[in-house]
Amino acid sequence: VARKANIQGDIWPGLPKRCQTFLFFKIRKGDEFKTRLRSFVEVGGITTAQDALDMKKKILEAKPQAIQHCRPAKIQSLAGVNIAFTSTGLGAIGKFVFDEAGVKKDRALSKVFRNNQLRGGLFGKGMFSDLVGEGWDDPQELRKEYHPSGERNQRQIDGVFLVTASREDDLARKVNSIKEHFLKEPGYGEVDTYRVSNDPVLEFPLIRQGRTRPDKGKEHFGFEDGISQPLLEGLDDVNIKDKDPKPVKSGMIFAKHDGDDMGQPDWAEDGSFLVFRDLQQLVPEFEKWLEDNKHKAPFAESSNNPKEKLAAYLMGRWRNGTPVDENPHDDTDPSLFRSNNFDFQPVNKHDKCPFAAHIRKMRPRGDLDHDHAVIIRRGIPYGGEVSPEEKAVQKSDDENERGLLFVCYQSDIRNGFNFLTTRWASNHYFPDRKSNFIDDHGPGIDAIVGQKLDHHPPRSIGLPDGKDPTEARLDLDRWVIHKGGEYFFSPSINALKGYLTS
Ligand code: N7H
Repeated sequence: VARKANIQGDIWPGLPKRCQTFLFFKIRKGDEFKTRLRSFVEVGGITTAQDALDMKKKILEAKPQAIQHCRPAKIQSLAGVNIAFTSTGLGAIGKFVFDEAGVKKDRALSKVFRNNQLRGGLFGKGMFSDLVGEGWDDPQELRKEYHPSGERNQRQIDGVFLVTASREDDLARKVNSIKEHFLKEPGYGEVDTYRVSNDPVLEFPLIRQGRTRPDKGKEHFGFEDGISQPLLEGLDDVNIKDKDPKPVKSGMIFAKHDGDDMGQPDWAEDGSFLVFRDLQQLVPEFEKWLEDNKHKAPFAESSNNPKEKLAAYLMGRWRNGTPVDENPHDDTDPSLFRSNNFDFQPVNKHDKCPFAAHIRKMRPRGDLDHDHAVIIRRGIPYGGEVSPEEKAVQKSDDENERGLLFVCYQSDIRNGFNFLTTRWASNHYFPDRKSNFIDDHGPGIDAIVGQKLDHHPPRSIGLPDGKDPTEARLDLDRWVIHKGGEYFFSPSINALKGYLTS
């Protein structure tokens, strides 16, 4: 229980959300910000894991009643708030230094920082310097707020409030209450009559708005999402009947838990690194490509819906969630819709799920003898539905942009998000040692999130063509535009009340 009251709820078990606002902030006055943050946390402003468990229980209890009375709008709506900091944000409150050499000159400071500095080079650098610097992200494609700017070329985002709710009006109320608490002029404390300070402790350089689609549970490409998450030893009920995937040590997600060997300072315990990624999805283009290439779907001639089959082979699940590994031919068995009970056996073949399918790249299960890159995903779609005009011209309208506000948590960004995208998704040759079945370009790139460097082979995927051990190689387009993001740390409640605000 102590742990559940100390962990922020979005990390685990996840905040219930149909809509979400990401309030990205820049700290202007570190000391006053700390005072306001401490009072915010002390009155229970941050939603803990225990709060989130209670909220989920209430929603479940309220649902049958609401449905019985045909009042879905009355379904219990509970808003949640979490907070996370970038390394510049920790710097602004005096808890992170960038220039180690500079610090070493001051012996007292050096000792404090050596003990208390958060480890993790990528966190220190931030996403822009990491992913643009390494050539993965194209700076032309990023939203301007993720670029460093100003005279000193500084990163613009110091932290983020993640605000969630199941109803828009509750969300708006919660967002306003945060703005009020942090922006108000001292002395004007009344609800709704507060005056915004001319010289506020923080600013919001970017606000992003997410909401689940009308086709609830499905992301914009139409796939059921949020099915597979790692089960965490010590937190989740691991006595499940499904055989896969095996539970993992909670140290893969949480700092200083069993399985985390980053050597973080004591204050970081129960915290987790949050990666935020702003991903635009080109939905009409994806649909057009599937239509144009459906005859290349594996065993297309015997399929009554080759377009859907092709989509399923790229993802590793049919759009209704049915794992291709459990049914490579159709998606009609309701007992398989959200199944997670598969491990890609036999792992030297891919005549069911392609080696390079998104879910096989991102969680290789039986392909590896142990899990070493595991994340918990907490993203939400953004943007509207495809319009009739976009459907007609089969092209996305940038005025009506849509995509995924991707969030994931891990205890080490290099071994988590960064490893998954750069070493696995974007690497044509992963999973390796599958050479009997592949040509020179390996299993292929992840069709959904794989990124290509200049010297990489053209985007393609190997698919089984039914004539074992040969396969068909299929050229791919790109339907996800990487618009940037940031690296954060989501601290525990104790850290927020103590070390970080002292
Ligand atoms: Fe992916 N999608 O909605 O189409 N993802 N993902 N993802 N993803 C998964 O199993 C999607 C992205 C993972 O345990 C499903 O819950 C889209 C990034 C992991 O079997 C679907 C985008 C990263 C898994 C999608 C996107 C990951 C996973 C199947 C971008 C990591 C679990 C539903 C626009 C860096 C694998 C499910 C497992 C599953 C979609 C991005 C990782 C449908 C559209 C950037 C670990």
